[in-house]
Amino acid sequence: MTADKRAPTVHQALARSLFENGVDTLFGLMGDANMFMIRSYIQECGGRFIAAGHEAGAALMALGYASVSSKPGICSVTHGPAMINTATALAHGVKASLPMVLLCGDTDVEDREHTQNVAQRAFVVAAGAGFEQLRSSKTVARDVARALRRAIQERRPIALNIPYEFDWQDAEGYEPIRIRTPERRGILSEGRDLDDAIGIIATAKRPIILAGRGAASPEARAALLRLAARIEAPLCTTLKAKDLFLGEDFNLGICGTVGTPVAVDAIMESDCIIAFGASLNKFTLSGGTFAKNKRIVQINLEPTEVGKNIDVTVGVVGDPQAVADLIVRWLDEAEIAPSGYRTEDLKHKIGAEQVIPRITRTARPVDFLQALAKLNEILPEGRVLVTDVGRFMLKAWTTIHVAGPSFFVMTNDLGSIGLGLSFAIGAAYAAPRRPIVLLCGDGGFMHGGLAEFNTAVRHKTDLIVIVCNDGAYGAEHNTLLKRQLEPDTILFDWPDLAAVAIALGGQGMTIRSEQDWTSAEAAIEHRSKPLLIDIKLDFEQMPPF
Ligand SMILES: Cc1ncc(C[n+]2csc(CCOP(=O)(O)OP(=O)(O)O)c2C)c(N)n1
Repeated sequence: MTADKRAPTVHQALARSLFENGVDTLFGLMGDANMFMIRSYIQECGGRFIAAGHEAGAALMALGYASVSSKPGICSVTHGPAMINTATALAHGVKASLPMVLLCGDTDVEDREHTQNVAQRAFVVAAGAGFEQLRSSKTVARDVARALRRAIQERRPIALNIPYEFDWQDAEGYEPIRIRTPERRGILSEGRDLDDAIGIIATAKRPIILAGRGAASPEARAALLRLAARIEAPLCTTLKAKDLFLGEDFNLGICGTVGTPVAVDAIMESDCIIAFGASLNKFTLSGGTFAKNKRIVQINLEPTEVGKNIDVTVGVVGDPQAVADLIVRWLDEAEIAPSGYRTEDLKHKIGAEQVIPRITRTARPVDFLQALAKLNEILPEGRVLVTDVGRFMLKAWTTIHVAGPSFFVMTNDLGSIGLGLSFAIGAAYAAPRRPIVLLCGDGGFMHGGLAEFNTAVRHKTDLIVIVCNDGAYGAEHNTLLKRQLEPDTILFDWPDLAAVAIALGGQGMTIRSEQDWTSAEAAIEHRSKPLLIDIKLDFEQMPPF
């Protein structure tokens, strides 16, 4: 038998199974229980491997990839502590409904006393992720296919556990299995629910259309604009669907706690919210306040989303585009008059609010809101914006814009700081040729950014990191203020972050006054490596959390 005709080893078959299923990027960190598979993926399959500095970063990169791509993110780590290091990413992926496959090596079952031997299944299950086991050397293709299919269909991380002893065994009878998952086609449920929804919309005097990420496709967007124009409803979005209607008439922006004053007023005054592809959680509905004294029509392709977070007046299971178009047709047939909620007065108020704060030549420290407005102006067009967690993010969401929701990644689902930089690297491989902008706090950068900034350097990621540096855990500062306590325990004397970025192999600069913006603009334009811009802010002047 020639070498070519021999069955591949299990580690080769694992690599091939990924490649055969269109996995173009593998994030990970090598150890004895996964390194041969990764070598095969790179050397024999020609796959792209992004070597993270820490397993937490590797798994978060896979989630960042999944956030921007239509495909699951794939990550590989070795056993024991390496696997445990992915716990935050697994829990985050579950909360954020992000498809990911974590290929984790596991200790040789015979080696009970191995230092790295831990109960891996228990960790995976505790994080809320799904668990699959590589069952034998004969089941590689089927087990990989099952993990991929589950990740896509269940929209959560699935760990495929691969005991070390299989690695060099022959994968007898290996035949690749290419998974094919069913398309999520538009379903239109005509019936009583739709009749009731149309009845409510036809009689609404001040309707508002709210779009979530489940209605962010170009087709759904166009249909929602048609419906909004037909019934004369202003438009707004959830945070995750940020900027879906950017530039459109009567766009109120984000609906929720972070909404602008005009948006909040218009939502409070409305008598009917028509929500497409949104789960209507407490953040969108401002703790439920926005839902009071009005009728709510919720349209969603996922039956489990309807009524999940709030009792709605009527729920319709269906494709947002198809339902919106059908509503327009029926309103036309019944010759229902538009609501009249789109007044000149409202248009004027929205327009006045969108005026970007003027950059004034103030002395130090930099004014935070003006800094955000300036960033919106000078950050590269076509950017993907990733935000970390902290006090800085709220105003950033409404001030820095993107070309649509698929270019915006927020990392709040688990409420963890420090996930942003790894998410940003992952997003870069799902959105090639687009510059990635990470907005983070100083606390978040030191928490999770430091380890992976160099990964972006090594892999030549087009990344701009903006650190909103108030030298403090700003969110905690607010908590202390509420109790009138001194902020000394949450103040930090961090190192010079621009110098740190340069030491890590990237570029760095600091903004200490308005005069520094000119150099920042030039640094952004001429960047040749990952660039960190450290904006020095006064922690006492930051907007509240
Ligand atoms: C993993 C984790 N640890 C701690 C916290 C608590 N926490 C919430 S916000 C925050 C401060 C973040 O500071 P920074 O990144 O500088 O942003 P700022 O709030 O100052 O704008 C901390 C420590 C958290 N959310 N997640």
